[in-house]
Amino acid sequence: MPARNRSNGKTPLAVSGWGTAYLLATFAVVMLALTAGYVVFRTYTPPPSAAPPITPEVRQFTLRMQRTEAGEKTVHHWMPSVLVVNVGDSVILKVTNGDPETSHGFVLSAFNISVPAIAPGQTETFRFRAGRPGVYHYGCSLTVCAPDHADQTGQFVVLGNP
Ligand SMILES: [Cu+2]
Repeated sequence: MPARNRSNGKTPLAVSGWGTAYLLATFAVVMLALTAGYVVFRTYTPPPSAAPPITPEVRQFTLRMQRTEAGEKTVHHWMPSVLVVNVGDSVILKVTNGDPETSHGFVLSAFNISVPAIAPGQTETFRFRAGRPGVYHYGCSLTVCAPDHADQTGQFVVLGNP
């Protein structure tokens, strides 16, 4: 019992002195931790995104209605069946009807694009800006073109954050 060995009666003061020292030490540690946290917070920069920022471009596509004989059946489809752009891109779409016998139309309603009929071998050109990200559908707008009219569809994909 060290407190009992001290005879000068200063034990309570000494204890209180140690208490103050502990208090100061604790305070110093807390302040150090806060300061370190603040410095880390101030100097922290989030890692750059893996994807580079999107710069709008002009993109031109050739879209062709293809007619294919499949045994007894004749099938029609768009080539390519998927187009991908970045949001903000200016799109030039050259739509050709490659079906030598039948007219087909073209519709991409999300961008107000619609033409009732493109004669065999003819090309229509559309220009628009891909302003909204999303997955949109294009298709043939001439409902009487062929029995597989409903299958004449494709996807127009606009990448980006809304
Ligand atoms: Cu068609």
